[in-house]
Amino acid sequence: MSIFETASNIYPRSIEQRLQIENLIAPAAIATSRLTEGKDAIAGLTQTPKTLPPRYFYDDRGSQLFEQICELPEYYLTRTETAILQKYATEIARLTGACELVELGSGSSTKTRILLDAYHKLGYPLHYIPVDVSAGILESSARQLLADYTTLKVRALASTYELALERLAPTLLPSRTICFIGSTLGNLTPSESDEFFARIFAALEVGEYFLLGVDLQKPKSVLEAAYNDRQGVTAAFNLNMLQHLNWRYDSNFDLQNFEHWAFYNETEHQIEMHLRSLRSQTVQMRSLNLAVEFADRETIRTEISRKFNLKTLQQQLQIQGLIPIQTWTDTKNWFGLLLCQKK
Ligand code: AVJ
Repeated sequence: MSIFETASNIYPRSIEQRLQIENLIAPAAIATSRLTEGKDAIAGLTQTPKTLPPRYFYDDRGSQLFEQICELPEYYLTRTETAILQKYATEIARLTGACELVELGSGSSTKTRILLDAYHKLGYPLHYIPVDVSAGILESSARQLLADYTTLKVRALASTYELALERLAPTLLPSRTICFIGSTLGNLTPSESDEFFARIFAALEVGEYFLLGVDLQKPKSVLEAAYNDRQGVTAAFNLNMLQHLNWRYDSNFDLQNFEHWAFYNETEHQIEMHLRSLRSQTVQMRSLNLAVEFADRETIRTEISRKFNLKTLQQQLQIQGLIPIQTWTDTKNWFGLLLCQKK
């Protein structure tokens, strides 16, 4: 019997009774992931220009640095989205009705609390399925949530988004909402996001919901400041990717030999973060059997962070069968939150 089926009546249930954790990355999947592990890094570092996937930002230290970024005065994203959620969470809960909340890239689940509060106030049962690749942050945030919300039930999935979307069990509540907030969509290229929307569509039943938070186009100066903060936290976050690779792939990147570089590409409407080599050098990635050569000033692109136009995005979602039924923004139109419904 799954935790969602146990009838709870007289006694409040313990955290253990309300928590289920599944690791879809390890250990069962380890044999297959070993073979493919690092393939994406090899592919990115052997092409011109060099790239690395943003998922390598998020080791434990990287996740901590990202939490610090969210508090920076220049990084308006988290603050703005939080304000929108605070203002409209009740309306969102009313529109979806009682539903299971699935969150892709749940991290610390801080913003999710706003939604949980709204559903709780309307008397709806709380079923939450956080999905994150970082098993550590996933379990600690789930436990904290369960301690704070005594009726909440959590099924946490340590998983990639793709795998988790394929493994969702039928919901026991009248509906389901898949949340993808925090503008993580910005990390995907336009074709990758189309593919992603198709996976969301496939994971939903007709009438179910998709809640999407995205950063919007705005003056270059505001955007560039957000990715070049004065305290240098974003630079440390970017450089930490090399530290992570050193550990994961027995490599010898010398962090002194690279610098953070971020700018707004106005043609593509995206922030690009790069690491620039400060000299010509060769880096050994021993467990990948790879020697990477850098020319002086050559860069690795570590992230794109796309900035969206609401009209265009609404059209794209519509085409993918995810019909935007309500869109909210802040007074400056800096950030957008869209509630879509599968038709
Ligand atoms: C987590 C992808 C939304 O693009 O703003 C923050 C990551 N990179 N500072 C973003 C990030 C540099 C962030 N997302």
